[in-house]
Amino acid sequence: RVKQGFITFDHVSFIYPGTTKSVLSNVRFSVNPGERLAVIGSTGSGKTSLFQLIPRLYDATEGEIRIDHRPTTDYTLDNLRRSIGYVPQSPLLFTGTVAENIAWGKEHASTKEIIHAAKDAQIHDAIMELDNQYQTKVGQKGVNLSGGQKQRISIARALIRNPKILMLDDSTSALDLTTESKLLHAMESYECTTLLITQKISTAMRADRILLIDEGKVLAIGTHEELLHSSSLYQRIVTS
Ligand code: DGT
Ligand code: MG
Repeated sequence: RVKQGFITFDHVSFIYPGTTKSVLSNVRFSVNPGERLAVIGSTGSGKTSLFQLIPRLYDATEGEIRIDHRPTTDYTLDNLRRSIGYVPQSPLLFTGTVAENIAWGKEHASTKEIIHAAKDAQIHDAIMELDNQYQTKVGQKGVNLSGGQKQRISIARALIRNPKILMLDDSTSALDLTTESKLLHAMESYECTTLLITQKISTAMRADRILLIDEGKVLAIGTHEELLHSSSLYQRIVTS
């Protein structure tokens, strides 16, 4: 099977509809099938905005994004989003059971698949401690889960669909180092292209390459070693 999930940003610029501020300017880079790319940059630099363009939550103002050499605008929204597992920065759970929240977006998910995804997302143990385990009601009318627990349920929801492209927006920020490490390790068994926004250099260093964005522009892309040599901003981030 040919590996899929090749992503290209081709001179992409973006302004939120109804505003005038350029949030992304002339962004160009590619991610190889199966590659793991960390995206770093200061708050407000445009990381989440860049992510949102991939499943077309917004459309680029200029330029083109391609997945497997086809513009994202050529796919039906349904097909496009089916191939992407997107874990947003502040994930939402709906009113329903934990199991339903994990299975959301995948038809006929079996209990086995739900538990498998939850284990990989490092949330299975916490679920087993809830009063009704996988049948516990969550969301607005259910039990309160911590931000980190919601993030991991949302990760399980993305993993269960075995996506071609997995996107994590700061999804491991609430995890301790050991749990994060287990999660990143478990994710390696999924043959997907992975984009992960992170605040932590130690997490970014585990990726194949790092994309550094600043004020909506790509400052550098490369391995940790390459960026240490080529980018003074990266040097400053690493030593700060
Ligand atoms: P973070 O999450 O705090 O690390 O920041 P980023 O890097 O994810 O930044 P992002 O993409 O949320 O914001 C980039 C710029 O776009 C920033 O000036 C705020 C603005 N912006 C973000 N979301 C929206 C939105 O929904 N509407 C408008 N008009 N502007 C937005
Ligand atoms: Mg963000």
